[in-house]
Amino acid sequence: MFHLRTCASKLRPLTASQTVQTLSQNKAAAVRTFQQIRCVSAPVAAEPFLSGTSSNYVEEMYCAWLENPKSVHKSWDIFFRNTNAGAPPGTAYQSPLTLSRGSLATMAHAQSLVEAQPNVDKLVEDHLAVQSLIRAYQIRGHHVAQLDPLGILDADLDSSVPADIISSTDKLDLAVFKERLGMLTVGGFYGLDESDLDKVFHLPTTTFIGGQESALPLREIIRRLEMAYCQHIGVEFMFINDLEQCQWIRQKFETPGIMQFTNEEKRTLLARLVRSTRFEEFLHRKWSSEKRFGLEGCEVLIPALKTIIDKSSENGVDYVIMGMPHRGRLNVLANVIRKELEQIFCQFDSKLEAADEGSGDMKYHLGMYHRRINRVTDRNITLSLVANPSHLEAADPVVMGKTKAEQFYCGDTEGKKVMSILLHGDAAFAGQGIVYETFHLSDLPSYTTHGTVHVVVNNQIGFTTDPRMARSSPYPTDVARVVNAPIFHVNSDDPEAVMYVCKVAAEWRSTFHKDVVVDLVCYRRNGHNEMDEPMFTQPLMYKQIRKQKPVLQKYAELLVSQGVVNQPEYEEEISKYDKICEEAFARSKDEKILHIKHWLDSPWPGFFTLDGQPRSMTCPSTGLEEDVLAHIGNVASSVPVENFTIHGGLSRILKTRRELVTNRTVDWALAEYMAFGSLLKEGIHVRLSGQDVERGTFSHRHHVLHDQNVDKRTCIPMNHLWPSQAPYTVCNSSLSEYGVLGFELGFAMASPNALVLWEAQFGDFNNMAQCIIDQFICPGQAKWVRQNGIVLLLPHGMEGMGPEHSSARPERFLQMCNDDPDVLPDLTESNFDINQLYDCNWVVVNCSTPGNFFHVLRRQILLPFRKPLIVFTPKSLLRHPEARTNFDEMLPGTHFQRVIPEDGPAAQAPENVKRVLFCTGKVYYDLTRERKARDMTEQVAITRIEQLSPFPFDLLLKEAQKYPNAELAWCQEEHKNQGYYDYVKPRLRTTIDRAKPVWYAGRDPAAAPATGNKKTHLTELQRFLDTAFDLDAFKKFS
Ligand SMILES: Cc1ncc(C[n+]2csc(CCOP(=O)(O)OP(=O)(O)O)c2C)c(N)n1
Repeated sequence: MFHLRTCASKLRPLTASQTVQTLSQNKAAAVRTFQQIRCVSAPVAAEPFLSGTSSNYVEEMYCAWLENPKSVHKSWDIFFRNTNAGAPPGTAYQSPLTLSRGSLATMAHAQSLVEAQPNVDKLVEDHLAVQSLIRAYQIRGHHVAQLDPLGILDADLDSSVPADIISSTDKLDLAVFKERLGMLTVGGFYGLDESDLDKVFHLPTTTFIGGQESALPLREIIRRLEMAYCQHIGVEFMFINDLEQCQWIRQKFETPGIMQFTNEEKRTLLARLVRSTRFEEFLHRKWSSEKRFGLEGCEVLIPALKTIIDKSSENGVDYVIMGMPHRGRLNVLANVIRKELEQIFCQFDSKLEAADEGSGDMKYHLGMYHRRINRVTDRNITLSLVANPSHLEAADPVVMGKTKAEQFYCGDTEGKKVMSILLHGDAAFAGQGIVYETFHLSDLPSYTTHGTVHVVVNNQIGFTTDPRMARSSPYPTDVARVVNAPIFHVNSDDPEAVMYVCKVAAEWRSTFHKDVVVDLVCYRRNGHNEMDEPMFTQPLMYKQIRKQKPVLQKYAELLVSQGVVNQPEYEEEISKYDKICEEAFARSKDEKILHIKHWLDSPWPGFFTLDGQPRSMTCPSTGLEEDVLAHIGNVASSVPVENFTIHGGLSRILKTRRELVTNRTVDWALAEYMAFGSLLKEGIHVRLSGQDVERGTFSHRHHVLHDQNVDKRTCIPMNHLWPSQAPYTVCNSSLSEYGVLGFELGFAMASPNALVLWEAQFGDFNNMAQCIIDQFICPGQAKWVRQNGIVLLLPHGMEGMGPEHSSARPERFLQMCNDDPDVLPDLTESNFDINQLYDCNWVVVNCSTPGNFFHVLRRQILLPFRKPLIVFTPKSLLRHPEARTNFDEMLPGTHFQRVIPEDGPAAQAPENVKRVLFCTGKVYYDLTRERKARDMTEQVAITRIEQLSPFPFDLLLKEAQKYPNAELAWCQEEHKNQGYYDYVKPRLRTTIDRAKPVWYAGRDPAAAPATGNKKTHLTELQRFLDTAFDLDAFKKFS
């Protein structure tokens, strides 16, 4: 658009005596005078055919002619000369010269044709037709590209040829051309016909097919378009709404002869194909009946990835983080990341014992981290493959988050040093919603990794399912269009075409820092795994596959025929690699023990001792000096920048905060502030992410202040605490739980010295991210020996808000805790509490006081190891006048309280207590209110379990023993089949050696988490409070 406007602005009135020479010298004046002259006085503008699109086109032509008369077709040259020489409108045109096939030289004869003819409409129409044709190839050429190596399928699931592309794959076959012309009934093919094939047309600026030529005969234009868009590469990019990016891609694919490789490059490509192919063959020979999800049919993946890495390394990247599914994973580990082959081979030995804690994982799920020299660029490169579960695409956001964190910690604000590559299967890429959710993070300021290169192993089948049954979009990659990522489809049996698109993809990323997709259209030589029979379901496809020559063989034959290598050299390359495999195999027999730790994707150097143990098994006090508390409190209740107007309501909130600080107390929001701020002071990066977290769903947090007078001017007081503090990141996320939680989990993987928190809008939305919770957070350390300190803040509580927005589903988190309900641990062990934390898979807490919330957040970092922390956070308690903590409970020497025992009258005379109510979280306040109302403070003790898991057996035993004459009951506001009861009851019974029953006071079992009826809600509440304080309630059962 800009270009056209500039060109048009150069149109200016010419006098009959002016020469073309002087015209082009007067450009500056033209720019100034364009507004008046454009359609009024330029001689060209008087032509009768000028209207709408044609005038734009002629302007462009005219402009090009002004710059260089030779750059336009001769007939235009004559036309413009004639109009400027004063030819009356309609008489300046002379018909274009018809050229014999390919003979541009004869254009010179056009000079001799000076006779004016009135057929200018046809000239314009023909040129516009050619422009449209070029555009049609750019938009739809990929639909006729030959992408399927098997030659039997259509990568876009459509065998038809777009109606506005002239030739089919038969290229310029006259019969085909005629047939296609015939298909277009309205006005022929944009008005072009067979007789136009040898006419010469000026090329628009939106194409590079001309190379050095600015005009070409139609026949040649079509041939070049076919070469650029309809061979083994299908380029999908015209949906991108950025002219510069589109031009960049056109230049990369249209420029004649641009896809050139040196012999050296071809030999490297062959050698990489040898490794990829022979690796799978080796595994097949040694372990023919083992599942390995081999790469056969897409062996080109290995050179493809290496090309992306080489090119990125050349452009300055020194850390590549990768995520990938099962297919070809062992090959990638061996030949891209370069894991020692013997380490891979010994994974096949079923007799090896595991050396590490945890349950381990299948070999094709494990991760890897390796730093080495890139031989092509001679630069250091670190490669990491993130461990992943079977759940396809689930690792995508995790990889993104880890990449973002690595960029953040090395100050790589533009993604020039650290990048990610994500691999996908075609069925999974199209089918899994997380792909879309992850794409939507790709350009958000706090989540962008400045471009990911996506590589799809598109073997045109998903397990046994045909793509026609697996997706509704033409390509499996269409999801990438939402973020304007260019998509390069390529026939995987053409290794050079693959290398070329991979180079372009890497260049795209380093130029524009945006996502890009390489779609490797290939096939799967075997079944879904090596044991599967594909002929059951895809008989014809597999008949063809059986006949298909392996790509290595095809490419080797090509290079031998070209004289790039000879047969003995090729064979030598094969035997060299086979020998490497055999030697590694022999060495693998010496491995006695399986070390999962060797497969760690994110080592934390310096955090553990050399043998991977925590540096101590203690945790210091999580309290803070009074002046630190006061300072954070003061900043939290102020606006630390000048001339910044905040909302009046917020001023009141800050004033209340200030009063709290003056009174040496904190509410929930201040407690969180104190925890975050103090960690920042200690150099710990804090990152809080989730929907609307900046303000807080319940409007209690306000970590980002907004100037009421200046648009988008914000202030984050947390970043104004101390001059040399660590940075604080607080970011409202996209509306995705799966994607964002996965991202934050990945972020937390990168460093142990960061507090990374994800907050659900309401706790129940965590189930949208169930896969991240079930597959990564809960079992991550057991499967992959990888610790992670992510914190989940899950607002929870029965407050009459209906079935949704009430329960964060504590029962699910508790059900997945790995502590044994039936075995009392050794309570005499020193540092029992820390050991228990070390052994658990995650920590689950429900704090009843802001102070305890403060302590548990700080403990998360002060512990000598990392565990995921699940916090059920309050809603109404955020503003509850009793939910306050005095500074005294946050000073040095204070700790997180796993259990908060009764400390009222009941605790003074415990032998008189008739009932101990154990509870957790907000219900405590309902219970104390009710107890007070019933005047039962001496008869009923209320003990809060703040850390539900690992279960505080030691403290609860003391608590139970303290009240020898009391009944024990568990009280919760959740329904009986939900909440904590099923988790707590057997553990409490184990604690007291089953000496007494543990009674239940709470809501009845129910299908929904909460009622939608306010009255029912209150009735239920009163009913269970009645039970809790009716000292005869359980008599009938005992
Ligand atoms: C979320 C999820 N659903 C189902 C499966 C079971 N599964 C494993 S592989 C596979 C087919 C995947 O096809 P594709 O993505 O094309 O990869 P390919 O195996 O062909 O390389 C399926 C359905 C899974 N692993 N993950």
